[in-house]
Amino acid sequence: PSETGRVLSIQSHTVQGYVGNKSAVFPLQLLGYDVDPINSVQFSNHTGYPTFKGQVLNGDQLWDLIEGLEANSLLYYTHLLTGYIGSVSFLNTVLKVVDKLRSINPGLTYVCDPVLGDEGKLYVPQEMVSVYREKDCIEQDGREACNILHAAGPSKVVITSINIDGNLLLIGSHQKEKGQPPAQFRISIPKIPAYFTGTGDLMTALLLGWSNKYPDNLDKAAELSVSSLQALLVRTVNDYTRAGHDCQSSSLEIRLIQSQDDIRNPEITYKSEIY
Ligand code: PLP
Ligand code: PXL
Repeated sequence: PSETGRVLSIQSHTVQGYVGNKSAVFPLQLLGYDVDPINSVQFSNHTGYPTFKGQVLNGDQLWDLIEGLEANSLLYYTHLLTGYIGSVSFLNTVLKVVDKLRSINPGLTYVCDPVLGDEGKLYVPQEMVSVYREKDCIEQDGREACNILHAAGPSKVVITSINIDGNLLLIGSHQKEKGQPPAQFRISIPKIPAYFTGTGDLMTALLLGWSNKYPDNLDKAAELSVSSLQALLVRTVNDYTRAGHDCQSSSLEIRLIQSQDDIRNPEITYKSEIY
């Protein structure tokens, strides 16, 4: 495995529970990364609860923080990680941040999780979808979507949670050279009959962590990430069940801290199949 890095993570903060930065920062730190979080919102809890309170950072406030870092020559990052973004203006500022960080480190890796919604519902305004589309981060159908995304820019694409007959399908695609066909693989995972929040944010953080350690083995990085995530989900369901909770009645908070050994040293339980 190669060196780790320094990650700027622009995501949600919730006081209670694990979504956004709360589910991404700790695992990346466990994997040896320096992580600098910018909280795009600070909410009491995630928006799946009956109510929430809190504040939203706007694009100008984000840019302020970037200027503060730049004034002290603190803008060198190896990775930028973004997740759920709530407005078009914030997204446009994020794109400005990408350009700025690239001007300082042309080798910057941008890990973009275009969180658009869950269970068929959009979290974000419809117009966000087209901004992402223009800026080349979308989801569509399987391997064809990966090819479209490669043509648009990123060399590595992972699509998670494609729901097929009670299984979740992950498709990974690594285009090692521009214009060449990508190496593609799949991992099939049985769907756990429960509903979680923050798992996508965690998965993206794990993929960043492992794909940087194994830059030429996206399949291995995905196996490690899926294996950590599944161990954590099983622990979460077991803990809630032991406490007498019905896991299908409401969304579960992931047992992130309790799963730290599974994050540091995952045992590979899910293997990828090459197409
Ligand atoms: N990836 C895998 C392998 C999963 O099992 C899950 C959820 O259980 C996720 C990702 C999270 O998916 P999403 O990105 O839809 O939140
Ligand atoms: O996991 C995505 C996410 C991010 N940020 C906030 C959320 C959620 C999901 O519920 O509520 C604030």
